[in-house]
Amino acid sequence: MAGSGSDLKAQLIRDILKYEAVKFGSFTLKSGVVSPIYMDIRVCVSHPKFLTAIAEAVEQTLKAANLRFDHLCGVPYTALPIATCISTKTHQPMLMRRKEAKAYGTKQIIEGKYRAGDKVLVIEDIVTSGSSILETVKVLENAGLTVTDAIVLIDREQGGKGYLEERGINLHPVLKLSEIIDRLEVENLIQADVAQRSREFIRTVKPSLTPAAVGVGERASFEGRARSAKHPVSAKLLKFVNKKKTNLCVAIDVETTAELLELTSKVAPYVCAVKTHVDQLSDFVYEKVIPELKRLSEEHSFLLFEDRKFGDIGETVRAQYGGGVFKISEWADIVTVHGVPGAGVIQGLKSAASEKNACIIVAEMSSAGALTDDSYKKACASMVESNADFVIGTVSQSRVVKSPEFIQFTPGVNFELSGDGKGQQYVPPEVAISDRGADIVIVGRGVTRNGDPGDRARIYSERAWEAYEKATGN
Ligand code: S5P
Repeated sequence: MAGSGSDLKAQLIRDILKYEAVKFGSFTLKSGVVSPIYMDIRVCVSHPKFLTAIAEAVEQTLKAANLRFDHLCGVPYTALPIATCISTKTHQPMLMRRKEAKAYGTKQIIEGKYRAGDKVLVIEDIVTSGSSILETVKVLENAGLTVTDAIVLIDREQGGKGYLEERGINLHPVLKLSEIIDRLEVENLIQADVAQRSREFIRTVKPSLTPAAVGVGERASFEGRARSAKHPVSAKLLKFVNKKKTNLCVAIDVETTAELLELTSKVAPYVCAVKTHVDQLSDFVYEKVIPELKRLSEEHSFLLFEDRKFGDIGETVRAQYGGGVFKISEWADIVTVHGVPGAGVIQGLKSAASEKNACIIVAEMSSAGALTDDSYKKACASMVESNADFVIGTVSQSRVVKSPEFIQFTPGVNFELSGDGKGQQYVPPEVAISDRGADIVIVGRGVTRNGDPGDRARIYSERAWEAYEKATGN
């Protein structure tokens, strides 16, 4: 397209006014709020030149952001023609989300060809709270697709960008509403007082997310996440989670092999993983512990999670992981590692691992006075993201890594106690899941030292499952 980026923007802003995609006055919105500004991009379908200009501006923003994706998807309905124009021009394939799949019975909720794990770039006309984008993201993620970026023609700057970012979606606006107002005022196309009232409105009115959009992105369904899982160990874990409808991992912290195996067989039907500290066993003999643990895990579909919390230089952890009496990499699907030593610890573990092994970074601890502050968590998050071929998530008390590709395990869960007198701090499973972003809750003594462990595991798994379902909006 001819003209510089800023000329193009200036012309687009004039067109927006000319075609009445923005109007100034006094408008009562659906919510009852009276707004000095009203926007409606749908008018573009009656003005092909205007639609073309919009599509070109969106395409330019897309190119400038250097985004990589497999499909474009316009949020229905206004962004559909915009996405279509870009798709036909750039030959990038499109997906279409239906809003009314149920009424059509057998029809797909997403039209178009795709594979689980494909990356989708969402296109939207206007963002206020970001709810419409999030509702579309939810449908896409439930189908196993991944969304990390969205392009919007106009960001109304009323909080949507922040809501989207909190949920792992980067928003790229072509225009900000304040830019439109400023430009129209400079060009004397609107009066100063109109501009001022509009600015004041944007600044003070911040709509919240719709109920359908709350929790989206933070919490895609386990089915969708299983379909898009990239690492074989997360795929296996999420398969078990869905099959058994449990997001409970029981920590069996005991000192004898007999207790470990007995408790494991009791909780087995209710867990997606059993977490061990095999170095606590006073009578550990590999042949007496590991084959039986493996047999139980295969029979009852759960992962073996050795909570070794490696924390040394790469070469040392390599030897600790693959060797010694425990030979952890031979049998543990998952191990924990501290981020303290830096990236080398991951490299060391990787060198003793196969594709059947994965690790989880302990990014934040449940214990009182833990030194895992924000900058530490951030550093751990980037270690997770840059080692996705081996690291499948975090042990943490908050959503340290936003992308639903990574799994958050949260210990310090107990619905009867608030602590153990030795620094451990507890919250009930509902709080771990809804407030702290847990995917899988880790419960130790709440299950193993309290009445019938099998029944306790059932109760914890039901409560954790229900809380997760609620968080996804199901
Ligand atoms: O921050 C943490 C990290 C872990 S892995 N806090 C924890 O408590 N854990 C582990 O979770 C801990 O090692 C123990 O095995 C389990 C919690 O056990 P509980 O009996 O306090 O529920």
